[in-house]
Amino acid sequence: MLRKLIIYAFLILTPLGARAQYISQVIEYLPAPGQFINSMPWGLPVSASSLIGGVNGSLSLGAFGGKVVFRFAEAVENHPDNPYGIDFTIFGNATSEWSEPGVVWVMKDENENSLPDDTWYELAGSDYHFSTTLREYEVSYANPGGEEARDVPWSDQLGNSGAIKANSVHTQPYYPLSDSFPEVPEDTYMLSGTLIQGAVDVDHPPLIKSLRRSFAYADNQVRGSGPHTVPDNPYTLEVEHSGADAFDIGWAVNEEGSYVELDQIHFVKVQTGILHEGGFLGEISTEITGAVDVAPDHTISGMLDLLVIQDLSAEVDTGSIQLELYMFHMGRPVSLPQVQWTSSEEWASVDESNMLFLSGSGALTLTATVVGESSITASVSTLVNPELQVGFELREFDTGPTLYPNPVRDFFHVSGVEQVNLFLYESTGKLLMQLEDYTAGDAISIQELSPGLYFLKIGESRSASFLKLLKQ
Ligand SMILES: [Ca+2]
Ligand SMILES: [Ca+2]
Ligand SMILES: [Ca+2]
Repeated sequence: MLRKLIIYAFLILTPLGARAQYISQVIEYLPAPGQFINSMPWGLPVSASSLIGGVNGSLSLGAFGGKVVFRFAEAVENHPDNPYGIDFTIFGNATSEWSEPGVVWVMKDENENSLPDDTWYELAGSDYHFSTTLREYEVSYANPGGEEARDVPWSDQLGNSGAIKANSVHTQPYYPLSDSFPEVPEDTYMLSGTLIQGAVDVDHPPLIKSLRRSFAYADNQVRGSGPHTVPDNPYTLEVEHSGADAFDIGWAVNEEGSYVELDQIHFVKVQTGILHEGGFLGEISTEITGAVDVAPDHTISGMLDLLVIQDLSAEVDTGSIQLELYMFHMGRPVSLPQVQWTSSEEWASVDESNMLFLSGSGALTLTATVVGESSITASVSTLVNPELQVGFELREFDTGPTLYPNPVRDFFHVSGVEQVNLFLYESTGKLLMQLEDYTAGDAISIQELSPGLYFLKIGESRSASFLKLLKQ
C-alpha cells in the first residue's frame, strides 16, 4: 500500500513537461481608458504583478492601444520541436462568443542589455492582411475629469472621434489617474498600434458577440486544460491541450511586413487591437491572466493548414460584397488554392473572384472548401436584410466602377463610369466633396486631404456603389 502511494505521488509531481516558464517581470503597463482601469483587481499597477509566475492573474489593458510589456526569466526559443511550431501561450478570459483580441509583438534582446530597447516585431495573425487592418493607428484620449465615471472622448489621426462610454456598473473614473499612472498626462494622451476590425455585433442585445479571430491574437480563444506548457493548435477550431492563445515566433514581421527569422525572444508586448463599444459589456478591452513558454515535444502533431475568410458584418444589405480570404501554412500566407463555395441559400452565390452576390434575404452561411482537400474549410455567416440602412457598407461591383491608383497620393481616377455624380466622404460619414457629371478618366485631386480612409459614393440613391479610398 505504501509503495503504491509513493508511485502515485511520483507520477503527480512529475507530469510531462514539468519545466514551466511563466512571466517573470512586467516591465510596462500603460492602459487605455476603460471600465476596469483605476480599480482592483484588473486595472491598477499592482494588477500587473498578478501575471508573474502563473496563468491566473488579472490585468485589463483598457480600450484600443492599452498595452503591457513583460518578459520571461529566460529567452523563449523558436524551437523546431515545439508542437505546431508554437513557442508560447498567452492566457486571457475570452469566452466562446466574446473575444477581445490583443495584437502581440515580440522583441529579441539583441544588444544583450536586458532592456526592451531593441526592435518590436508584430506577430502577423489571421487579420494582418485584411484591407480593414490599420497599422500605426493612433488614438488620443481626453480626460473628462471628475471623481466618477464619465464618457472618455477619443479622436484618431484619421479625423474620427467617439467616446469610451461610462456604465453604471463601474463607477470610478476610466481615464488612468495620475496617482496610479504618473506617466499618463492629466489632460490627454495618445496610444498607437495595429487596429483590427474584429467581428463585433452589439446591435442585437441581449445577444451580443465578438467573434474570435482565427489565430495570433491574445484574449481570443477559450482555455483548455492540462499542462499549460502543451499548447493549443491555433490552426483548428477545437480547443486542444492548454487552449488559450498560442503564438509562433515564426509569425514575426518587420515594419514592411516581411517575415524575420528570430531564434529566440525575450520580451512580449500585448496591445488592445479593437476600438469598439461592447454594449452592456463595456468597451472591448484585452485582458491577460498570464503566459507560459512551450515545452518541446516532437510527438505532438496536427493540422497546419488554415483557410481564413474575413467575417461579414452581422447584417448586410442585398447587392454584392468582395470577400477576403487567405490560405496559411503554419500561420504564414501561401498562395490561395482553388476553393469551392457552397451557400446555405439559393439566392446567394460567390464567383471565382470571391465576389458575393445577394438577391434574397434572411440568414446566410457561406462555406469555402479547398478543392482536393476537403478537410480545409472555412465558413462565414450573416443576415441579409434589404431594409438595412447601412450608408457605408462597402459594396464593390466587379463589372462596375473601380478607383485607381489606390492608395492615392494626390490624384485618382474612376473607371467604368460615364456622367455620374461622385461623393467623397470621410470615414465618419461627413461629406467632403461632390463632383457632377464625372466621366471615366478625369483626374480628381485630393492633395488637400490628410492621409486616411475615405469612401467614394458613385451614383445616387440605393443603387449607388461605395468604393474605399486610402489617401497616403
Ligand atoms: Ca516556433
Ligand atoms: Ca535590449
Ligand atoms: Ca485549436
